[in-house]
Amino acid sequence: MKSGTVAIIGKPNAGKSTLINTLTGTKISIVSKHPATTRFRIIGIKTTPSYQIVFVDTPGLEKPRHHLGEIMQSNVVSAIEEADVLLVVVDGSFFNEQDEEILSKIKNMKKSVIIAVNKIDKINPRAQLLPLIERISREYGVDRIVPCSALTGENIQELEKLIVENLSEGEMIFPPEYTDSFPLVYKISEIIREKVFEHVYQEIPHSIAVEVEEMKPGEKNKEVMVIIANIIVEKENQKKIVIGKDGEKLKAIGSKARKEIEVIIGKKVYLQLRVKVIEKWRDRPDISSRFGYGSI
Ligand SMILES: Nc1nc2c(ncn2[C@@H]2O[C@H](COP(=O)(O)OP(=O)(O)OP(=O)(O)O)[C@@H](O)[C@H]2O)c(=O)[nH]1
Ligand SMILES: [Mg+2]
Repeated sequence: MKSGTVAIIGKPNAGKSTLINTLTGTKISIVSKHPATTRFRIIGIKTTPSYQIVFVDTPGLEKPRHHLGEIMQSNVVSAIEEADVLLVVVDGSFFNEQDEEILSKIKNMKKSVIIAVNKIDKINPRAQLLPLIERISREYGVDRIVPCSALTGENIQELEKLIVENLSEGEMIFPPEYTDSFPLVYKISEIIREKVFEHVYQEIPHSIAVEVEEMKPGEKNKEVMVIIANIIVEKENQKKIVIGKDGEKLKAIGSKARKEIEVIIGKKVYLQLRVKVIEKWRDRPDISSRFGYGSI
């Protein structure tokens, strides 16, 4: 059979996480309309009788602005080094110098490179697509270019086929029943973070982290999972924003997150959210590692 790892890289907001979810058919990685959402290296596995692809979603490539940013970027670098195939996602509807910078960086790498020109559903008229593909092919010497839409699924099968063609013969890397390798508590934290992003992004862009403090079966009803999680912000006023008037925002975040968590753990969930202030946590290695962001 064929097997290998595929690192999904690209500028922030290009649609990498949406793509890993569509390629694997599972919600592996959280998505938002705002850039710099993904912080971890996130693994999604697709196994069929004839191949196994281990996809690695990565944070958007950009200049780090704080300690957390440095960790995020080092996660991308190690994902690139470890990958058999690089899947570079560019935003076809908003191709710019950020995409070009990334393409120049990978130009001379001795790895199979596939370029996904994403968001083609947003390209209007479609005739603009061909010159873009020709230009990328000419300037960066890559002929494996697939226009696609991670959102609508258009051309995703073709993309997968091309990925498989570029894998080598080998053993399975993970047991066939695995779909990801992300510890459950981080998945839960990520779901909560996604819901916080949806509700308060305008006011608090990136100073949010989530940590699950406790997860245990209910004392009275063992069928219910009790989860206590902390939403970390950097300032007192941000705490007020997350909580909202009469706790409305926090309630909405909690109820949306709870529904998704119930789906992934297959149990009723009692979710208790708290909001805590830790000043400048993104610059503190001890704190970021507590949230699972690792160290460099
Ligand atoms: N129209 C359209 N929107 C897309 C497509 N793919 C992703 N998006 C949207 O683009 C936004 C960013 O998507 P993400 O998947 O979070 O992007 P990302 O590259 O993982 O972003 P970072 O993790 O911040 O680097 C979201 O609003 C997605 O719904 C696509 O094919 N078409
Ligand atoms: Mg992402």
